[in-house]
Amino acid sequence: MKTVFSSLQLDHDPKQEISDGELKPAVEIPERARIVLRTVEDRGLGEIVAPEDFGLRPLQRVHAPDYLDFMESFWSRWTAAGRSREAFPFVWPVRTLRADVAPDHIDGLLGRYSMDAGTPLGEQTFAAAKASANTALTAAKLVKEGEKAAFGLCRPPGHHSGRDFFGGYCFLNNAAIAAQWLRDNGTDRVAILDVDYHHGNGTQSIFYDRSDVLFLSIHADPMQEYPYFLGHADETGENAGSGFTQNWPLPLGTDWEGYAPALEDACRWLQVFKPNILIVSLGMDCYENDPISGFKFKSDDFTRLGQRLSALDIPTAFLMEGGYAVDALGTNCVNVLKGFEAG
Ligand code: SP5
Ligand code: ZN
Repeated sequence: MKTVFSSLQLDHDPKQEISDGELKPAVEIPERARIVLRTVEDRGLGEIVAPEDFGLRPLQRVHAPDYLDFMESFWSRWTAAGRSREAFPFVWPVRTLRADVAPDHIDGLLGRYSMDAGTPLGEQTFAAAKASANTALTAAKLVKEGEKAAFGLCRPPGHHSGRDFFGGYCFLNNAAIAAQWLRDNGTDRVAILDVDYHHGNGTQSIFYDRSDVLFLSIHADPMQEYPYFLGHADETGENAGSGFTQNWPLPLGTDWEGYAPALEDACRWLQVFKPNILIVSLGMDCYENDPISGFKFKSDDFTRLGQRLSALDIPTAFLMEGGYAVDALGTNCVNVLKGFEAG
């Protein structure tokens, strides 16, 4: 299958993140994309192509205009405030504070448009995020035009970003942007299967009241793991979207044996919904040696995952999300894609 990637995606180069009560070295780093790209080449997955530029329109179909304006103008406002290092939010409009206020000060705006303090925002972040979204859109377009599968080597990732907020290393929701673009271009039914270790809260929230985009997510139980405040089993959609969101929260320590039944369940949902196109939010952070995660996948289990998805026989766009064990990330990712191709 083809891989889509742009070197602009490397320009988001965070140095640190707030994690476990400390400023620690960032884990969502450019080297992640480099190693995946290198492994795609080494193992001969297929041609690597540059993304097309889809412009702002597909982003505006998913994200709020004021959020996109904030992202676009962020760095000039940040430097105008005398700041020069990467930015972290630190105050949020929680219950009893006014969520309707858009403060003048950039620190207030950072809180308004974010969900956590673990996601640094730098000078090139939004440019890289736009390139990542174009990569997702191009992969979706390849599948729409008849490829059995395509791989969008997205970075930065997207699934934690909602309509008007960034967080969880995500700034634009690549999977949601691709799904919406497919809907706007004649694809009737789209399903998103999110196999990242973390719940895809942004994607879920974007499609929560809709029946045209099925959202399925298998992830670490949010009672114990980020993002904590979404991804519980009783979240199944609302209004027209009732029943079109399904979550499989699994305990820390889950291995392939514990994971496979949830995957079978999710596959049954896909067989019933019969999407024209499947988007896989492909995180590799279920890996046993992932530095921030708690599942126990071995590298071979990623091959099994790809094989199982292949048996569904649905045209599929794989979009990269998380996975932070950099040394094994290329192997684990290409294992899924090769597993899919081998069937
Ligand atoms: C796309 C994606 O995978 N985003 C993940 C964002 C997770 N951010 C929270 C990280 C908290 C790390 N805690 C580590 C505990 C083990 N030492
Ligand atoms: Zn993740």
